[in-house]
Amino acid sequence: MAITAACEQATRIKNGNRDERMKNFTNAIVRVPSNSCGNGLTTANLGRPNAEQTRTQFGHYINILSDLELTVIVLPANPAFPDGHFVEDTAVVTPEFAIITRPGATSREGEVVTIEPVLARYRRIERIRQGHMDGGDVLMVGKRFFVGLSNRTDQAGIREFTAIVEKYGYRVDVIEVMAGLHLKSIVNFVGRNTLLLDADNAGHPAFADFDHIIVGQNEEYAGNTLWINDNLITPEGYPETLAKLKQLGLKIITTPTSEFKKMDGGLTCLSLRF
Ligand code: CIR
Repeated sequence: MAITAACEQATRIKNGNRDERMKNFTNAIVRVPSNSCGNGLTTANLGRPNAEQTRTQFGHYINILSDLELTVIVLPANPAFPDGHFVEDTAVVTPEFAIITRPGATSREGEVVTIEPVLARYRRIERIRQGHMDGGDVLMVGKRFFVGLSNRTDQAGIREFTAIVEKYGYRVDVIEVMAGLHLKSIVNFVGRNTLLLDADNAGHPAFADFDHIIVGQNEEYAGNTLWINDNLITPEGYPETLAKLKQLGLKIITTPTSEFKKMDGGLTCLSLRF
């Protein structure tokens, strides 16, 4: 799908070819990258992203989500928030409720304002009010949450989060993020009771109930692979990780991510899935 001016209005894309296969998600919220996207936060040292190319890669991404039978809700670009297309950090969405986060970077705090009314159409809303939390630090697997204690997500945010989700019968394990921006920068669920993660995290007792696929040191960015309706979306250009993922027997889609990587972003960051 071309990213045109039409995307400056909230747009829904419906895939007409639905079937009855297992689905963990039916919807995704995304936001069109703004021309200001190069002014966002980054530690990557890979140069400034090109806004047009960022939108081209974003276009591939939403086409993939649509092909995977998600209804994609496309929010308009907002130049006031250069990181605003990394919508994952603004909320945590479960089958029963959505938690509006309080992002740990000051420049991103206001991003939640326009996300909440969209999610409120689908889920009961809860909020992080005191501490800080980025959705990129929250990995949900069934009724379990793994939450990264990171530069963006603090103890106070995790305490509030835990109090909310325990009401709904969820369990929380806290994982200290030693490298990278967020927990999901390097630890992700990829179906078949399997986590894709780096060797350091693989030894964490909280992950002992899962099989592991280890991401090699030179391919850590590929740890940010997205599991949707029993398909995997993984960044192109990481052949070792791709070969390991193939052993799961799932359909795998690769897609270019160079412009997102320049801003410490990846595939999970670009959507809220529910
Ligand atoms: C930031 O530093 O906040 C953005 N440039 C990147 C956010 C990536 N989000 C994510 O991994 N969930």
